Amino acid sequence: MDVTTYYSFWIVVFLSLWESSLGQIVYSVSEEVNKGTVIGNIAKDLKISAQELETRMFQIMPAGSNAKYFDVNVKTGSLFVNDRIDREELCGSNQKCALNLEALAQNPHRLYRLEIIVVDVNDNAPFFPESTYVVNVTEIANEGDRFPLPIAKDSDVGSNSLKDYNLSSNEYFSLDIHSGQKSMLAELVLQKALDREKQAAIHLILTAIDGGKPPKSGTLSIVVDVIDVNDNKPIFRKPLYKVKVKENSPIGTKIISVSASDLDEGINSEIQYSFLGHENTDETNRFTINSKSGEIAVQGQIDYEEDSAIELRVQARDKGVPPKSTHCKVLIEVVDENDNVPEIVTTPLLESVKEDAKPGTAVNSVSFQQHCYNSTYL
Ligand SMILES: [Ca+2]
Ligand SMILES: [Ca+2]
Ligand SMILES: [Ca+2]
Ligand SMILES: [Ca+2]
Repeated sequence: MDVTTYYSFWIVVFLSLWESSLGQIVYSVSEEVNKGTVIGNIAKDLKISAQELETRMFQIMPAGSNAKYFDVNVKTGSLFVNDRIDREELCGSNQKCALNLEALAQNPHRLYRLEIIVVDVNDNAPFFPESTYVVNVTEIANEGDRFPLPIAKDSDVGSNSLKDYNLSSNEYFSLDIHSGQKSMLAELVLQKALDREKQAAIHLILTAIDGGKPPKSGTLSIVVDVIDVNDNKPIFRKPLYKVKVKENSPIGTKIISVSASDLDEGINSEIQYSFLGHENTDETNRFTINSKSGEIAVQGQIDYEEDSAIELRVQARDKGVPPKSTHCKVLIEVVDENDNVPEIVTTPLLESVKEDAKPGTAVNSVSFQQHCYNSTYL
């Protein structure tokens, strides 16, 4: 490159930059417009005739990465859209989306700079990272307790981005919204005491809404799983059980089953049965209870003559931490069996019996040590 060429080159560059700094033309176009949409008339804005555009082989510099989106009709001077323009793809979350172009005219050689502002359109709805979100809340959570929710996103910018959240109406939770610089956080706030035994799961819908006109929205299904606490004690089907058992029933004879239920779940509702308050007493030693089934069976001698009625107290206790328990009574009536040889006691009524005594004259009274009494008659 000789000195003249060198200086000529730099003069062109200087003039181009000077022209650019003074005369950069700014256009704006909405994203997603149809191909062929006219943005402006470049001949008019550059103050050259359309005919001159053609003769000077005016063109968008094809080397630029944004060149494919635009073209110029050199017969009319129209600058038009030549490809799909997606603001979200080109500029992401940047508030301003400007595409720079260079255009060249020959004879004389002139470089023009164009800036095209891509205007956001509300073509994206807010969305959540998942479609369903599970929140675990213990049933003894306090009113005012807070549970943060996933953050919604909206690929648009400015007023077309996320603007508000909305919670489906329900009696347990309200919504509290915190607005940050780049995102909005929503929290569930407990408004009313939970009770797993009444409602084990609460289904809510969180809606995220953008500020577009018209607005777009996205939803999140929220499942509040109410976690059990051992707040119920077992309850026996009956407070009092009555049963008859024959004395001398063999060991292992099943006499009755007691049963209790517990409204909680898991170990908080698993019940163990036991005799209450009289370990190693006569009652306990004569009976046994299955800790799982509540079945009571004979395990010792049942003797009517010793006890005609036996009272047992049975406890049902859950396995919660701490456990809860309750108790019931079992009244056992022992049924007499004829197991004693009668002891005969005779009492003479007459010292001697006359030979002419009439038939039917009582001579002796005989009593049995069992429950029967009798007399002997002639
Ligand atoms: Ca958009
Ligand atoms: Ca949007
Ligand atoms: Ca329980
Ligand atoms: Ca419970």
